[in-house]
Amino acid sequence: MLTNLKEQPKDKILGLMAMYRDDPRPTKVDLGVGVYKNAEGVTPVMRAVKAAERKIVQEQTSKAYTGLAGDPAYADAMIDMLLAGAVERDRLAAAATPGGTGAIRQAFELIQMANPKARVFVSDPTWPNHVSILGYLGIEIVKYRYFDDETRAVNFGGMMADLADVTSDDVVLLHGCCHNPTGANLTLTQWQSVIDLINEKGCTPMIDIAYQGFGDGLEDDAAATRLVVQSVPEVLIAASCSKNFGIYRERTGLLIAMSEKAENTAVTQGNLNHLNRQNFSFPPDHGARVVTTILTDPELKADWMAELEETRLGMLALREQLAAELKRLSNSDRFGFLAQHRGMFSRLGTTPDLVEKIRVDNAIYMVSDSRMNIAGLNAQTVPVLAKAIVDAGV
Ligand code: PLP
Ligand code: TYF
Repeated sequence: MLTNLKEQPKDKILGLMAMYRDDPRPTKVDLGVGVYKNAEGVTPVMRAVKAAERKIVQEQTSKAYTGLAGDPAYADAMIDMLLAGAVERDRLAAAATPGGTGAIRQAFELIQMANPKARVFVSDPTWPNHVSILGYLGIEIVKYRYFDDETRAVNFGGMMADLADVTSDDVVLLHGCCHNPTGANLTLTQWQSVIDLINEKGCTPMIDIAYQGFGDGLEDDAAATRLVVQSVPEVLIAASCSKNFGIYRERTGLLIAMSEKAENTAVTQGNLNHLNRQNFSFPPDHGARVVTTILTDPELKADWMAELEETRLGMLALREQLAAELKRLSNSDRFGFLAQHRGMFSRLGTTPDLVEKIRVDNAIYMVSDSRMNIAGLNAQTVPVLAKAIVDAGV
């Protein structure tokens, strides 16, 4: 039986991780996989996470199963952090999932169950796993223009023109903040135009939010999501705690499904529970419990927010340093977009050939689509990268 299997396409981001590991050059710089690293190149366990884990170890009296949707206190805490009362709680069904990816997968399956005709519109480009999971489930994908290769900002005209093709059967997938892989984001005014179009067409928005707190701050990064839930009758949200709590391997995510009327919430919740049961029964609990512990303890929450803010400001400073260095070396403003982008990533907007040249010549690793993880830099490597970019003729 197993001999029938064919080789599967590799994840290019994870492939790059392996290539970096095997590069013997001591000066190598990893701008590949989206994992936060501090100036020492370490992905730290956040202070509040350590403290919460100590508390859990001391106080937890049982590891019996939670519910199919996970611990309700986790959903409450996350909904509060993300939506801050923007919508009535009784319109929201929610289920804990293994990571943001688990939430995305369950959301796509829910879409398929609710409407087998639904197509999912995704930004071009988007996180490759969106495309690969949709393809795996056999859901039709439609790409909408998103990134302008010239300005390295959002091609908003193109995006709106392409979204004009949605029907009431369709779903529009949007990145809540910190777009992966480009770093280019909509303004709130542009979000409002997208919302107006969604309401005019009667389609359903789905928001993937994996970087709340990495862009403009914990509240600002949620502003678009809050605006959507206030303005549109039904919304799906896939949230991840991997980045903002630094608990990547604990697999901590939440799927939220907002119904138009509270009377639909119980059936929606039942379907989320059903999907969890079909896929893995109960979701992982440790990461969710760490998040709940932090968000419900004022001291831990304050310390977590302070550390997250430090993280965010550190990445912002690197962006500004890189943009300034490139301005100096290239004698032009054409790299100013790097300081405008938000989140962990920026798409440099160059060819796979030049990305490879930069890797071969300088041991600097970025994804072949020229996505750079800004957190992979530090004050010493920024000038090295800037020189490599200019030397390569980007
Ligand atoms: N969505 C986007 C856009 C991401 O970049 C990530 C990255 O890690 C995720 C979702 C989900 O991450 P995880 O499954 O590790 O929580
Ligand atoms: O885009 C990234 O780098 C992160 C991490 O299959 C990641 O979202 C990369 C690949 C993958 C899962 C997560």
